[in-house]
Amino acid sequence: MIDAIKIREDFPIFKNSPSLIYLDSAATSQRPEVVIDTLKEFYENYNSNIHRGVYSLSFEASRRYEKAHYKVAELINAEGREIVFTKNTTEAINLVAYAYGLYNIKEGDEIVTTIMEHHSNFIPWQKMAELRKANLKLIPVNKSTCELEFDERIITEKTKIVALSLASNFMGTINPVKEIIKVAKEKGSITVVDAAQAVPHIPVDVKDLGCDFLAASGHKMLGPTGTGFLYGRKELLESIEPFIMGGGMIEDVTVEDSKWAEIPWKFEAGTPDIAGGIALGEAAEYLKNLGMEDIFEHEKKLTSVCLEKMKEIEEVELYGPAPEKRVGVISFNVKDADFHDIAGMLDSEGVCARSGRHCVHPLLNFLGIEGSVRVSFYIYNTEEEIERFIEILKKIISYLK
Ligand code: C6P
Repeated sequence: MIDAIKIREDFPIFKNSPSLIYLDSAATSQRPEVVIDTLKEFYENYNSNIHRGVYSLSFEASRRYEKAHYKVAELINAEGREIVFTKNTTEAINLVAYAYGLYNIKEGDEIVTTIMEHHSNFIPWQKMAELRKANLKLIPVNKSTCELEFDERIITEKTKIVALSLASNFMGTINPVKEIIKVAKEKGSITVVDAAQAVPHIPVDVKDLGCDFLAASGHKMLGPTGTGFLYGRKELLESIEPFIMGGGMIEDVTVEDSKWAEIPWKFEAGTPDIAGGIALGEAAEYLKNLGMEDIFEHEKKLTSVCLEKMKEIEEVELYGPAPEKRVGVISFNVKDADFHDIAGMLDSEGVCARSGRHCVHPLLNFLGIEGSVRVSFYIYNTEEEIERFIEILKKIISYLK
């Protein structure tokens, strides 16, 4: 069981701002002390570049940076070598688009994605379809349940890529990714899972999912900003070309040719965010120790309490499926009110909520709405905070009247 009150003690921001109600973890999470300390410890005690020195300080930095890949791998049941550290989910998906898609998608091929994708898992595929003269096909969403309407006939022998999110950042919907991957595999397509809103919140097992690639952001899972990762099945990572080229990713270079380093280093060109990567490993370990099943249960509870209370407010318009079918994300609007105004008023009462278009323009166009206010929950949120949020929201609505 998650004890949010106890967990909050691990997060300096809540000690420094005890009245803060942070309901925007889907944008970026807060970080526990162990992650912040790890960054400080690196710079104070063994700051040096990795894989570039034969002195002990550099060995220590390299050892810890490599180990962090294994810690992230453990969280999602992968091998350490299958984890490529990136800046964020966006970079991880672009890596697949350019290192795999550009070489393997041909004219007339198909890329299948969904209309609920975050732009990070939409634009790279839209661009790749344009560059390679391929067809972009979209799995539709049911307007009332906000769930995917998957018909397996959308994936054909021409499909080269199936790219979809495990959880939506707008509605929280958890998609039937395993089922879709099974169909994609039967048709010989590669699968790319955007797990930015899943890895921090629900148990994710890449072997069980059967995906080829999976991307997530370190900064949404208690790690530092500027960190993220790509999981890639090792045979695939070994066989594809690198995305970014330069120092640190080669075995040998001659005037005529270059040979790539072994995975994952072949995909980590240039000096990476060493401190950030090591701290991301600590974040993954922290989550693993808490237990992803328990984290999911905690968020489901908060989401269902919050949704129930929001449903009772006549002026509130809600989007998304039932609480058991989503991660802790609730998008809503208040009738006849601007979403930024509502978020601004929430802020003046100490509640951090995101408002706007949430990088899902195709989905919003489909739903026929301009944007929303969004609240999202994590391990450190409590039921008391939800109650306080509801009270404040009601106060704002009565004031608007
Ligand atoms: N969503 C939000 O919803 P980056 O910015 O690269 O770390 O993550 C991109 C991304 C990709 N996929 C999904 C499902 C996401 O939710 C996000 C990031 C944030 O508030 C920022 S737009």
